[in-house]
Amino acid sequence: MSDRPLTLVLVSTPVGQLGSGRGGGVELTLASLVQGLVQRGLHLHLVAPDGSCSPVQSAQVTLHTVPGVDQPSWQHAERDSPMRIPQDAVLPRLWTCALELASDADALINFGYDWLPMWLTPHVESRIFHLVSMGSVSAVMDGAVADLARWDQRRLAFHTRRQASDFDLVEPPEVVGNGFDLSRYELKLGTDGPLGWAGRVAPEKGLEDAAAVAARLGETLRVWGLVEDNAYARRIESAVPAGTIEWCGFKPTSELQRELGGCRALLNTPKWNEAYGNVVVEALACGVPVIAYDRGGPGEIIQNGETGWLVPPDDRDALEQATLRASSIDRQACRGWVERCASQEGLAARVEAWIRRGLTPVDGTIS
Ligand code: HBI
Repeated sequence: MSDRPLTLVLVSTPVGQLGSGRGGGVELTLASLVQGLVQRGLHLHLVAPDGSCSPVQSAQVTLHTVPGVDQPSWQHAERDSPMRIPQDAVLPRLWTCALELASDADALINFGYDWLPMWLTPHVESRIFHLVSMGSVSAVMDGAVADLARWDQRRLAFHTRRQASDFDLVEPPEVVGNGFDLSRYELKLGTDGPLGWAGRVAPEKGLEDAAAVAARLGETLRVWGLVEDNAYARRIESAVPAGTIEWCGFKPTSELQRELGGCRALLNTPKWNEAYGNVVVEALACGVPVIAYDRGGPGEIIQNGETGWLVPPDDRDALEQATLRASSIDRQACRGWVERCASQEGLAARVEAWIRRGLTPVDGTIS
């Protein structure tokens, strides 16, 4: 089987249609991975909620959509919330469809952060693998990951080691990073632009710290992203001098990268264990150094002194001092790191190797 191109079933997140933006970082990951796997000659069935768009138009990719109500997001639930299945839920339908397609495939990859597909895995013949999209946000999900790791941890992969360290695993984790279509990002070398911040405007992203630092420096902070919490955004704005924050809204990649590339630095201030940090890599791809809290995925991605500066989490003084040193970072080095470590080709190669390893019988014989 080692030289025959694989056929895979990829099952998207149940929290929103593919292409709607409501799926968050998983949508970007799936789009890059589908493109990368197609270039490697794989055949893909993509299973997603009705209204989804395939990220790639190719004879190698077949999109299957199912109706149903979005799964409640674990990001907006309490840590000890029970697993909920809404009436007319899309999640079980996604998996009915995926398991029907499984007979035509070598393996399935789940991109949803949900209990059902993890619970299913040891109980079906089909080989289901999981690319875990978040750190620990739910006790129920922590348990599902721990149980699956004890059954066969080769079925699990994570974006970063720091994300994986949130979970109770039995061996070193499979870490695949992430990947982007770098032809969509233009390297810019200007070093006199404004400061930038990008991400969902919600408490776990810590915009207030970046705004405070921009205010101390008497600079404008350009902010890109969906304002998920209006009251939170208003509180941040009222805490700094008028005009400190320039709200740029949620922009599609082509516009985001053009505007982001004009920044002299991106501030990244996560308050939670961010699994990866897509916006960090998007900034680096445009040559923008990243000044970040040494927390979660961004703290693992940023090479201190080479592609940005890492400071102790929640230390606004250190963030301010590091921002003043942004110009000491070589913007070409930022782009170089992304080309070496976060291309869509690299992600697809790492994911295919993970699946092939997981399909090899544990006794080491070749199937
Ligand atoms: N919540 N229940 C659930 N399932 C998901 O797949 C999920 C989620 N919350 C957020 C989310 N996925 C995506 O935004 C990830 O990119 C983080």
